[in-house]
Formats: sequence, structure tokens, C-alpha cells
Amino acid sequence: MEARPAIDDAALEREAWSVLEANRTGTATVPAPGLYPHQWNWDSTFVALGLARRDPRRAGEELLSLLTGQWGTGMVPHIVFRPALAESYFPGPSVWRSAGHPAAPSGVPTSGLTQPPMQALAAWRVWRHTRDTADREEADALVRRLHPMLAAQHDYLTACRDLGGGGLAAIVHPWESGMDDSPAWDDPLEALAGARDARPPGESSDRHPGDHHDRYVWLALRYRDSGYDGAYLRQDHPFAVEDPMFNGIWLASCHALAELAPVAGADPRPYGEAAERIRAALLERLWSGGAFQARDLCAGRLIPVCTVGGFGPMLDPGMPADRVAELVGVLESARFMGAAGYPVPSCEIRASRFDRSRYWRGPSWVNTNWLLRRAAALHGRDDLARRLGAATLRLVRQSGFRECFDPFDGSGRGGRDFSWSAALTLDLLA
Ligand code: 2M8
Repeated sequence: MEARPAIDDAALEREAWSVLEANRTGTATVPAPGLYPHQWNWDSTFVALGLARRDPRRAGEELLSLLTGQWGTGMVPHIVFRPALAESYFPGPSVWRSAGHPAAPSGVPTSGLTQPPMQALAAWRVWRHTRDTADREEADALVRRLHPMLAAQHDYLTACRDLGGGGLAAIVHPWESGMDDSPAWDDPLEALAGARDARPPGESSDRHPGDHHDRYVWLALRYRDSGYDGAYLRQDHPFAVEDPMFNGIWLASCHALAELAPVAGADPRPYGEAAERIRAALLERLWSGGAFQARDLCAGRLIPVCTVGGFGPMLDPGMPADRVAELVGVLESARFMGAAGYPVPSCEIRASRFDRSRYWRGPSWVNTNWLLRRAAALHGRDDLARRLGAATLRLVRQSGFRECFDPFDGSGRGGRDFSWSAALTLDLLA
């Protein structure tokens, strides 16, 4: 195991800033040099969340820069490409072919999928901290710019992604969850009839060995070839899943939009009502056996795997206390935190598909720890929030700003100098 010498808070903070400086390209921050050289949706938003207290102006610019990729439909894409490095990541702009699509922004190549809609939550945080540390007018002006874009994003989810008709948004590709290779997506991926090898010659499987990468690409191409069509998603697309993390984040963002609406001169009520609807739908459609599970709309059933995504609905301050208590029980049990030296594993440890070393199949992540810490604090679980914060700092002190970490020994996995690990550490140290 690779451990580094003890590092004090001041040195950790300096390192975090230098990672963020190195990964900055204009007003955008890319997730990690080399590996992910473009602007990713939730990565960029975690950077904004992490910097909201430390550098709210940069955090606001980060959000605005991500939203230059927003489509006319309101969809905020999961990747905004930096054209200079266009094909250095697969699948790049030549695969997504956003250029020429009538709804895509002109001159900004993007993917055609989205990621968890965390932007309103980040905008709210940036607004609050800009008001605290800088000019109040600057804070309100930022909200006036962001609000219409965020409202359009939420309208898109309501109008185009409620594929199950029950009030939740469906993801139409594992990449949209942000938890690409989560064991929760194994069965829906295995069920894809006709998926074939879509990997281009020379593209190795080093990044995620033995995974479903071919199916990911096949699925993305099907959606692209429909012209990113909403009717196709409803009628023919073979992957549609209601994910508790995606919807828990959406719900939290609805609360944020309700608070921001008056600043932008908009009516807050529709967002409060949307939050109520999403909460009711989460409880009705995804709650099972004391936890939230994802629902496979194509198979018409819940996916019986408990992952860190199942705690997403705790981001809702209105989640009933008895459900929160049950969720915290699962989180603290040997299924998650109780048996992990370095929580929180991305999949429950006892699951047959748990794998301590593979991305979203077991390792612990700074971003999900940060979200769960926030959720715990929202529900007055201060001791849990403190433990989650301390465990996350222990990971980065020991192994650096890695992409993810072994939940048993804390060793680093995946990319190095990872932006959200650095930015959220700055927030935890503040
Ligand atoms: C991973 O996802 C990308 C595809 O979007 C990939 O595997 O190439 C995920 O960890 C995702 O959550 C993250 O946003 C992205 C960039 O860090 O990498």
C-alpha cells in the first residue's frame, strides 16, 4: 500500500489549490489531467460547491462556463468538450455529433447525455457565500443570470425524462448517473439485446477492465442515431432507470431553486411543489426494505442492489424522520460504514458484485462522502457528519487527491490530482 508522510492542514490546503490551478483551463476546471481533459458536468459542479466558501467568484464562473454547453431543450450535457483536445477522450465530439444538432449550442461541442442536476444546489451555495464575502449585488446578478438556465434544465427533466410517468427523472445511460460501472446497472446492461462491440480500433479497456464499455458506447450511439429524440426515449430506448441519487439531487436542487427564485424575480412555488412531488414519488416507487433502490423501467422492477446512490434522497431536508433513521441505520451498519476502515464504499460490502478496487463497484469517493456529510448535517446528525468529514480528510491525507480509494486500507485508485477531491477537501478544511 502506498502511504505518504503525514501532512498538516496547511500543506494539504496548498496542495489542493495547486491541483485546482493545474486543472483549470480558462473558466473551467477539468476533472484530471490526461485522463479526463474536458469539462464534466457534476465534476465541475462539485468544484463550484467546494469553492463556494473559498472563492465564490471562481465557483460562479465555473457554473456559467458549464452552462455554455446547455442545449435548447434545457439539457445540461455531461461533457463540454475543449475543442483543442477534442478526440483525446473517447467518445469525443466526432462520436456525439452535437455540432449540427438543432438543439445543441453552436460552437460548443458537447455530449448528448446529462448527469445529476446539482447545479441549482451549487448556485444556491455560491449565492449565499458571495453575499457573505463579496458584493451583494454581484451575488444577486449571478442568480439572475443562472436562474433561467436552471429553470430550463428542471423543465427538461420534467418534460422529457419522466419516462415512467410517476414523477421521477429516468437516466437513459449509466454515464448519466455519474456512477458508471455501479453493480446496480449490471442487469439492465446485460439485458440489452443486440449490443455489439462499438469500441474503436486501438481503444483498450485499461480504464475499466472487463466492464460494459462496449455496451455503454452502443447505447450512446443508439440515442445519437435517433437524433437525441424524446419520443425515441419513451418508445424504443432500451435503458431507462430511476436512480435514487439522481432524483435525490434533483429534489435538493428544487429546494435551492425555490430559494433563488425570488432573487431572480420568479415564482418559487413551482419548485416547492416539484420537491414535494419528487419526494412522494421516491417513497412510492423506490423505497423497499428500509432503503432506496433504483427502478429498472424496462424490466419493470426494482434493482436489488444497495449502493451509495441509495442515500441520495437524504439530501432532501423534508425526508420523513423515520425513513432517515432507517437509512442512517443501513449507512452505519456493516453493509457500508461499519465494516469499512475508510467509508463510504460505493456498493454495499456484502453484495456479491462488490469489488473494493473497481471504481463505482466498491471504492470510497470524496464526492459521495461530501454529499452524505451534507445530508447528515441537514438532518441534525452532527456526529455522523463529523465522522464522514474526518474519514474523507483521512483518505486524502493518506493517499492524496486520488479519484477514489480502497474502502478497507484507504489506498488511492484511478486518476491522481483529481479536481473534486481537491475542491471538496478545501471545503472540509474551511
Ligand atoms: C467517470 O465517467 C466517465 C464517463 O462520463 C468515464 O468513465 O470515462 C465517472 O466517475 C463520472 O462520475 C465522472 O463524472 C467522470 C469524470 O470524472 O468519470
